[in-house]
Parts: sequence; structure tokens; C-alpha cells
Amino acid sequence: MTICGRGFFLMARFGCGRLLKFLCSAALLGVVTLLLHNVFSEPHDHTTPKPEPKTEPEPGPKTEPEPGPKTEPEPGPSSFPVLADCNEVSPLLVGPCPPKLYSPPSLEEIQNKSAPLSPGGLYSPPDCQAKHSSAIVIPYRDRASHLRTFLDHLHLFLQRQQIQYKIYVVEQWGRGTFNRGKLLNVGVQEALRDGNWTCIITHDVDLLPEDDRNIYSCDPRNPTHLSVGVDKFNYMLPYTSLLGGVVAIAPDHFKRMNGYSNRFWGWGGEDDDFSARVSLCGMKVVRPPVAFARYKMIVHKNDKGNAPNPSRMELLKQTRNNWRRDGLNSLNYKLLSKKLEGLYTNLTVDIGGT
Ligand code: UDH
Ligand code: MN
Repeated sequence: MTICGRGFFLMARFGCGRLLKFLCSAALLGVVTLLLHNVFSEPHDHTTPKPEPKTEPEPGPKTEPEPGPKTEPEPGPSSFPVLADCNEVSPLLVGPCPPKLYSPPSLEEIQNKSAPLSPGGLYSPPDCQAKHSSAIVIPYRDRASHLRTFLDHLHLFLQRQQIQYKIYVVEQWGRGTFNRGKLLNVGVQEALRDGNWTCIITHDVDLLPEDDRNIYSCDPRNPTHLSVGVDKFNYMLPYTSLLGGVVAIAPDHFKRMNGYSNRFWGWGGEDDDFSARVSLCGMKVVRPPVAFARYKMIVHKNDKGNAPNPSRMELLKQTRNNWRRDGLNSLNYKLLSKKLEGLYTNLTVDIGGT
């Protein structure tokens, strides 16, 4: 029966006066019940209950979650604390940050200056969820003092960017001819086995960034050349296709390009071959403004075992025909050791050669 129908029914049954009395006492009873309910019941919220916060799977390395986040734990069935996302632009950036190039401190002193790192040189911002997780991969042999200068500068630089990162030093074992491209392939492959990195940064050990607005993260569509201006070249690109020094590249793009060529033994050519692969895969190199994509290079002499490769020009002519079968898919090496140092992970590898 509708309300209207019920009204007529009651008027007919009790008459108008009786009906009014009845309505008044019913209303009074309602008010009293409401008051009693409000006094004795638990306070409660009438808004729609909020859904529980979704805990996104952690990006980055497959290690135990870091203890001790600083934000309030969210209420809910799981009392596991959830960090708020880091800001789009880190509030810790300072802009220009001149590196100290020579007489680096000891590894222990560097570690004392750095925020706490997990073994192997892994860092995650303690009070927010990082937006980027980057593996820094360094081709390396016999540059101990350069490495200390690099670590002294890079850890604090990256920590100000509030990214999650880990530094991998890929050390060529033995006295054979150096092969930068092959070492980078090994480093990227091992880094991707170690963690779910969203970005790979291939990085010469002697290049030091001068401005922390040059963010060590990846462009979703194209590889990024980060070392646009280097003091040694008066902060100008010597030629437009240059892709040496420091490059940020998404793991999928690196795989699509089949990584670096393994065939460039000695100095030169592997970076130009890598640059050709970018266009062969339908991508282009992007560059941040040179105003902050600036680097200092530690002055050094030619290394033993890394003389300019006389066949590099010949090899470069073959890139177009060879890139599909020369690279990650033809990579062979022996991982002799993997050491989790306090400031970095050392991968010592036998990459063959002469
Ligand atoms: N590298 C080593 N050990 C070596 C050779 C190279 O660790 O024995 C690594 C290191 O990360 C270095 C990178 O490979 O930063 C590139 O090598 P490089 O620094 O020799 O390359 P660059 O483009 O070559 O700097 C300049 C040639 C040196 C000329 C010096 C004469 N003025
Ligand atoms: Mn150099």
C-alpha cells in the first residue's frame, strides 16, 4: 500500500482528531528512540567506506623490503606500511653540483657519507615510494681511483633524485683487449636477472654529472643520451649521432636493439654501432638540455689493453647486416664472481678475446 493510501485508510479508521493524536505520539516516540540511539551507540561515519589502499608490487630489485618507513601506517587488515609516492620533482635537488675530481676518499669514508645502502649498493628512498628504479652499469678495469671518485659523487647525486638504484661494476678479468660493448651486455643481462629495473643507465666510470636536474630515469619511447655536454669537448656534441658516455635506456629497448655488438675489441666504434641500432629499430636518440646535461671527465691517459681498434670503421659498415645476430643473443661469458660490496655490486667476468 502506498503512503497516500495508508493515510486515507487511517483517517477512515480513527477519524481526523484521533489520527492527529496518534501521529503526535508516534513522532514523540521516534525522537526519543533517535536520542537514545545517539547517546548509547558507537560513533560512526555515514560516508561510503573507502576502499583499502592497493599495495602495488615493489618495482626494482628482488630483495627484502626496506625496514623503517617514516609515514603513518594506513589502517586496514594488513598493517604493512605503505609509502606515499615520491614527488614528480624531488625537493632535494640542488641544481649545479660541481664534482670533486681528484684525491677521492676511501670507500669506507664514502659509505659513511652516504645514506644507508643495502649490500651491493642498492638504495631506495626511505620516506617515499620511488617513481624510477635504475640499474647503473659501468664497464670497468684498473680504474680504482676513478671508481672511488665516481662513487663519492654518484651516490649522493642519485639519492637527491629520490630514485631507487643499484650500481653494477662489470670488471673485465685478465689482460686481454678491453671490450666495452660486451661488458655492458653482460652487465645489463646480469642486472636484469637481479632486479625488475625500469631503466638501465650505461655509464663510463670517468664521467661525473655536474647538475642533479639531469635525472637518471628512462624515456618511455626512446633511448636518452645523458652526457650531452662534456668539458673535454667544451660542452658541445662533437657529432650529432654520438651516443657514448652515459645513456639511459629502457630494458625493452635495449633488448629490441639486441644490446651492443660484442665484436668491438679495443677503443672506439661500439658506441657508434649502438647509435646505428637505435635508428635501425625505428627509434631516435633524445637528449636533455645541455644546460644541465653536463659532465666533467677525469683526465686520463690511454689505458693498456684498450688501444684504438684499427678495424672499427670496417666493423661499422656491417652493423646493418649484423645487428640481429651480434649482441645479447650471441653473448657468451663466464661470470667468475659476483661480490656484494658496500657501495656497488662487482661482477668479474671472463669475456674471452685475446
Ligand atoms: N674503461 C676501463 N678500463 C680501461 C678502459 C676503459 O674501466 O682500461 C672503461 C671506463 O669506464 C671508461 C670507459 O671504459 O670510462 C671508456 O673508456 P675511455 O675512458 O678510454 O674512453 P674515452 O672516450 O677515450 O674517454 C678517450 C681516449 C683516451 C685519450 C687520452 C689522451 N688524451
Ligand atoms: Mn674517458
